[in-house]
Amino acid sequence: MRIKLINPNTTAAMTRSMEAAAVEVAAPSTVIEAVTARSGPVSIEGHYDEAISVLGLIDEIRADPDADAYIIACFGDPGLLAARELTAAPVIGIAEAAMHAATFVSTSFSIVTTLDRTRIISEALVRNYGMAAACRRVRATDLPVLDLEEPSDMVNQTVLAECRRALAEDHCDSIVLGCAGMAGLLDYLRPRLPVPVIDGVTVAVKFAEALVGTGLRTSKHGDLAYPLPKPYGGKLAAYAPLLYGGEERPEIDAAR
Ligand code: 5HY
Repeated sequence: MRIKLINPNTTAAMTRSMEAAAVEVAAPSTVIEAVTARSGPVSIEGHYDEAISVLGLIDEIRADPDADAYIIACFGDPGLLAARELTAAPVIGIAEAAMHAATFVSTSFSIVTTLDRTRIISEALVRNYGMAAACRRVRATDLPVLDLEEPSDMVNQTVLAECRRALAEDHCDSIVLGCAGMAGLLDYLRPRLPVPVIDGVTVAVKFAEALVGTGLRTSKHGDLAYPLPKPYGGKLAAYAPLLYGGEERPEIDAAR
């Protein structure tokens, strides 16, 4: 199977570290294609960044409509439902994947994320995904996302210290890493923490394999049906969903 891993920010170095972590856990028959959004913010650290990043994400799905599954490699899961409308292939958001994985291996978890202002976004996802009972707390390290671009002792030690504070203060039984850029910290953190440490990029790969492997695809019945064909105006006219051979396949038409 072919899994398209999409980094919705435009920082290629972060995509490479996610790709390395994803390839490490992928099954031998799985091909991981990691791409960096060609337009959008260098890092996603707020609502506005997220909103704009969704177009870059959609461009990547439209440019490659036939992948077996897609992974949105940003902890805000930006555009997750819009992406699921666009394709019948499974679309996995790393935040949703990480939270579910945490509840498979523990009854409570804390999330350790980047800037304090993105903590609000993660807290909303916790509620939206029905994880409020299991999530003890969302903690910010106040590390800008781009500090995760290159591995460093400062980053390792800052994230480790926050994970240890979570164990001491939140009484959680597992840790969820709240940024795709933290995928590369697993080898450093796991030997130093007495609880499961969950990274969304790697568990999303295994969930995608599980869904494709069991023949499950995104429902096209109800709110995740293909977008209704209609004209779009102005500079976004090219994003207009179109009818295709009796079946709405907007991502195919836009890519032509
Ligand atoms: C991420 N931002 O995973 C999120 C992390 C965050 O550019 N990649 C980003 O802070 O929300």
